[in-house]
Amino acid sequence: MAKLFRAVIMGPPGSGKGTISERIAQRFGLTRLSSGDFVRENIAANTDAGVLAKTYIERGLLVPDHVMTRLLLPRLEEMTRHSWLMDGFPRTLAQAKALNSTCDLDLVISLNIPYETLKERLSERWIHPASGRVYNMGFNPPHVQGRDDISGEPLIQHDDDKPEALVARLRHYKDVAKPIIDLYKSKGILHTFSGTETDRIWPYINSLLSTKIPGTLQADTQCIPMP
Ligand code: G5P
Ligand code: MG
Repeated sequence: MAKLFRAVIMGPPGSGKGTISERIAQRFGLTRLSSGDFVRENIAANTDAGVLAKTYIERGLLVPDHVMTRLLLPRLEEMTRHSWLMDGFPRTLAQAKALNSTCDLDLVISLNIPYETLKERLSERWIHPASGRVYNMGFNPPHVQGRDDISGEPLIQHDDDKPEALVARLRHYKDVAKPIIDLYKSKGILHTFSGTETDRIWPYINSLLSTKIPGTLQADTQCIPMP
């Protein structure tokens, strides 16, 4: 059986995790899992976890660890035969430890993007809620303003991209991420990419992954869309 590949992409809000992980999923055939999308799906479905999570997201706060692990770990346990890339989890050391007890990661990508760049990007971000496709009115605008390129459905802005929630999210990220970054550095699997433009960072990530992801996976595996 081909060797499986498990990776995590970390970075502050707006650092390009979603944009880059979509490119990785397409290029290398990994299944992309997004913790933010899981949370939003649960909010939309009005699950207990979703109702609770909404009260945190609206204030730009992290959803508590026990809620996140309850949402995500069962999903990962279903994925024992797939290679995947996780976007946005773990966000805390407790989550990193929970993940560690479920699987061995092969690689962690950490995005290091200046604060001013992040603020600018997020205020211009629009989303297609059903698919998670992300647009930016300057960087990658939709073909038709306000409409998703594929479905033609309306685009929306996230509640947590509102200015008050945004500042709180950015401020919080650094403190919480530091011990996770240290942990993955000590395991020798951390790769950090710095810059202000995704298109400039992408070739470095692409060439790193080309050397790390087994050739059979690149050739054979198809990207499985999120349910
Ligand atoms: P999310 O949904 O995971 P965040 O806060 O981590 O949200 P976010 O906002 O989704 O991160 P991103 O994925 O890193 O950002 O970035 P992106 O969406 O790809 O890019 C941002 C914008 O910039 C887009 O419009 C994109 O087109 C544009 N862009 C990209 N590159 C460039 C470029 O080079 N130039 C320009 N000009 N634009 C560019 O989580 C949401 C909430 O859920 C909860 C938290 O409350 C969180 O705040 N949550 C968790 N809570 C606890 N633990 C967890 N593990 C949690 N996961 C989620
Ligand atoms: Mg995202």
